[in-house]
Amino acid sequence: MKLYDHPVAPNPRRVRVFLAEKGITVPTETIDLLKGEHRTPEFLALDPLGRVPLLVLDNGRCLAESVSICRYFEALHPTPCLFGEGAEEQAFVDMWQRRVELELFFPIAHAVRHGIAMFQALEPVQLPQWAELSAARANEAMIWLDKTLAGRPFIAGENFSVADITAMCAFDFSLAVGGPKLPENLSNLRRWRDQVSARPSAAA
Ligand SMILES: N[C@@H](CCC(=O)N[C@@H](CS)C(=O)NCC(=O)O)C(=O)O
Repeated sequence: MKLYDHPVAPNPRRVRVFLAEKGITVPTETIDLLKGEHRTPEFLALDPLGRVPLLVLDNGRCLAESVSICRYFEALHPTPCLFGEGAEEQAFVDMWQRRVELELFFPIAHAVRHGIAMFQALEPVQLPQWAELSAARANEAMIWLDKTLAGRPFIAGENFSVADITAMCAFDFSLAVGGPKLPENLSNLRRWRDQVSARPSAAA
């Protein structure tokens, strides 16, 4: 098994944090995105979309999509449970994971890819107006999440889940590369972020 990875990109980190929570170690190989290593014929033969993370299984099958990779490891190593226990919790974790991804993670990714010169390597036609709109949308999502976190410790409820991993990776990436910032006044979101960042898995 091998995980194609990148040290700064947020999607591969989602998988690394997930693995760290589970205490699983997988051999990794770094793909340099800014140098275009994900667009070489060798890498495109593994994943024609050319994205990381990518997990190559021992039988040679290539599994892409951060959440699909996480689900695979959840099925192999159910404890600690990060996708919710039982029908109701699983459905709510799924809902929050999707909402965080659609409303926060993607807008941050678009704001960064279209607004920061370095990312032209990945986004050859950068649209500054799209960057601005995406940053505003990310900001709205932060306000919404702050309200959500007023009444509970974690995004999906009482337990840490994959939804928290998705959100933490979005915020940390944004901060690392100069994207949208977490406003000072969103105290619930800040409390949550301090809490998830203090988990040993956050070092992944
Ligand atoms: N939906 C995919 C997205 C994967 C993705 O876009 N990964 C980025 C790095 S965070 C990438 O490989 N980008 C290369 C590119 O855009 O050319 C997932 O959840 O894993």
